[in-house]
Amino acid sequence: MHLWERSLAISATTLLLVGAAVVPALADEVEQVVNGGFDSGTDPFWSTSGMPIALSDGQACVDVPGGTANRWDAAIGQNDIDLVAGETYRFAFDASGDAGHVVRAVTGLAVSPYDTYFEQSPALGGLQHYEYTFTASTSTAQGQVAFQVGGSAEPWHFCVDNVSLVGGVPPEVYVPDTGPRVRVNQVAYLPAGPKGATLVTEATSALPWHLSDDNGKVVASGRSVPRGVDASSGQNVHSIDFSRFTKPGSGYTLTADGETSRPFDIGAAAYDRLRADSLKFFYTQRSGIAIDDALRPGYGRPAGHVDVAPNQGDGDVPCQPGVCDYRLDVRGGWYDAGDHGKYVVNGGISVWGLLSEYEQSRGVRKVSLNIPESGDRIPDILDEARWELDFLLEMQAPDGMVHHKIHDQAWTGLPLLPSADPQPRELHPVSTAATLNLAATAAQAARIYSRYDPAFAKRALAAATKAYTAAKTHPIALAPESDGVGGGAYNDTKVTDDFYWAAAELYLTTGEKRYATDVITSPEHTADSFGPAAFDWAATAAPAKMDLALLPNKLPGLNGVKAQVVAGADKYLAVQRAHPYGVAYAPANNVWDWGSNSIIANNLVVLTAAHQLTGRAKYRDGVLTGLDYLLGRNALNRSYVTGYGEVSAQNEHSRWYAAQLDPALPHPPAGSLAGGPNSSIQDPLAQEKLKGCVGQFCYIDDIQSWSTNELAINWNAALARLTGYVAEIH
Ligand code: 9MR
Repeated sequence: MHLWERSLAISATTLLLVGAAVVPALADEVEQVVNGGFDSGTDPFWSTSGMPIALSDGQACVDVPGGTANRWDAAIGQNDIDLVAGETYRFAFDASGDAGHVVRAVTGLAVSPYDTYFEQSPALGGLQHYEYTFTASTSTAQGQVAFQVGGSAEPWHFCVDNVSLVGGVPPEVYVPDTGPRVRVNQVAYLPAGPKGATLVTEATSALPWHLSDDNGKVVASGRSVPRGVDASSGQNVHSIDFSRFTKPGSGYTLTADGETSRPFDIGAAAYDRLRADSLKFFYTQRSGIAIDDALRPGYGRPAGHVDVAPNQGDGDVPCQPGVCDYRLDVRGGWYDAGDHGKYVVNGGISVWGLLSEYEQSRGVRKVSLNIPESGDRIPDILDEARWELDFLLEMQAPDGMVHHKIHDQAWTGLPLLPSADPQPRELHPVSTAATLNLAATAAQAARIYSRYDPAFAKRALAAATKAYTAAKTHPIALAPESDGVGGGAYNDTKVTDDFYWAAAELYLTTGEKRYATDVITSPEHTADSFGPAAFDWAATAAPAKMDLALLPNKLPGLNGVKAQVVAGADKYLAVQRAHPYGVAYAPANNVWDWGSNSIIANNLVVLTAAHQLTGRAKYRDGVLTGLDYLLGRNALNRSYVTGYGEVSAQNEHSRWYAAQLDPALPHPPAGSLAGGPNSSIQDPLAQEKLKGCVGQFCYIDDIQSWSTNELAINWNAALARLTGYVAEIH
């Protein structure tokens, strides 16, 4: 059975919009499961072949065979379940199983395409009662409840009883546990840096606060500043400034209004670790190579997509039908996110993040990333970026254009190791945006790698030049929004910014006048590139301007570009100062975008550029204040970086760091950035739990919430770029 997650998300969104106007009346509570107590035999339950249901002490038990690959390869279930869209159901059962085994309890569609409407995967032990509430997103008479127990190498024993699905129950209101009302950077404030906190309170006038050290001794005190109702959270808040306290230490807490914050450090060490961890993330995302457990204890896994069954492999990949008549070897690269897709535009902006960290934060050259190439004469950050660059180069078609992406023919379910993905892989059409991403990053690579690997640098520049020429010949090969089956669309219909970025990088590398002319005559050159979101995979003019402003070159009118970057930074500083949580992001109508954490990080990267350009401390302080939000000073009181802070994200959407679904798998590695609040809540779980959420609250740390809680290479590239800078300035 498959989880057609994205198509389901679309239908669920549509339903929600309708549901907002017509609230269905609560029906009487009605049991949908027949004979759930197994009091009259096993009918109408079914089980997969070779696994007959036996009644034992009134429970339904099975001997689960070992050696199956997927959860759904062995299952017990009941079909012909009626589900009504918008109605809330209580799904309950008693179950037991050999310790360490997991049951995937599902309510879904009994027929193809086997949509999953609700699922939970509890780890089993002695007989226990399990109970969940969910709201159906679809109406069907062909529903199913099922207990999937496959995927184990060893045989094991599973029993279930009192299976119940009751419709018409009241919806469960999800209330996040936000802990103490004093919100701080749970990781560390730099000793000489700004130290801001936010207090959530009903009070409208100033309140006393005090700072305590790890012995409970009060070391500083002051009064809060009332800030009124914060639009991004809907909370009444005060801000607290304890910047004047500078003594390094750990275990500090801040107390105000009878609440004590989570503990934090004053010190820089965490940022050295985070700089390395945010970059180490990329090795565990690698495709086409086994991840060595000795290098990443707990994260070792076989190579993915190297033409070993059940993978269909990336070694000889055809296009989608009718798209091209050749095949390409596109092994390698990084998996994009929690899926197994590889997308050139997102690879491009991620490579830029790493290469620009190399160019701007020189200390990173000495940072060991514990990767197979560590110890060679090339800085590890460049070895890691090279893994993706080689893949980007492979995606170039014979005519110089570049394929937008390569991924599975259909969406796969979770969990699924890269090496276990059985789907056919396909190249999608070439696009102008992907072609220009290669032109930009290969040009950037050419200047950077020339001192380490001149042959590669030469090859990269040739590919960049060829791509740039091809893009000029095909300027409107646009990636459509509709191409989102089996992988993300990464649709991009505006490519003037990509032309600008490619021309800028080619100019910075070659100094050739023709590229300078293209830069200067581009409509992007004078346009404001610093809107609510400075840059991301789709918007690449700001990276071009920052590189032009920061790297040595003789572009006529260069001071104007520098002034634009500084003016952009001033806008973000103004937004941040007005924001009681110190966030340099205020999207129109408070609609927070998918991956908002990376947008916030990227806006802060603009501040790093302004700091480098002007040397003015206000920009550095803005970067540090902005980072506080990502590390816990937020409405949810949670650090969005795994393993950093007392309470951090840990269940990001990923097919292989899927501990939430299978305790045998790891959580994401330390130092990965969760996507963050997304007002449009574009997955069924978020739609279920977060309906009506305000800005910062549109996030849930659940593996099923891909639209608020995925991890992704571009987001970690943003974190790496940012923490690389912080590690440099302390
Ligand atoms: O990061 C992407 C975000 O900006 C888009 O709004 C969203 C929907 O198109 O897609 C995001 O990217 C996802 C991609 O499509 C597939 N791999 C996972 C990416 C992160 O969620």
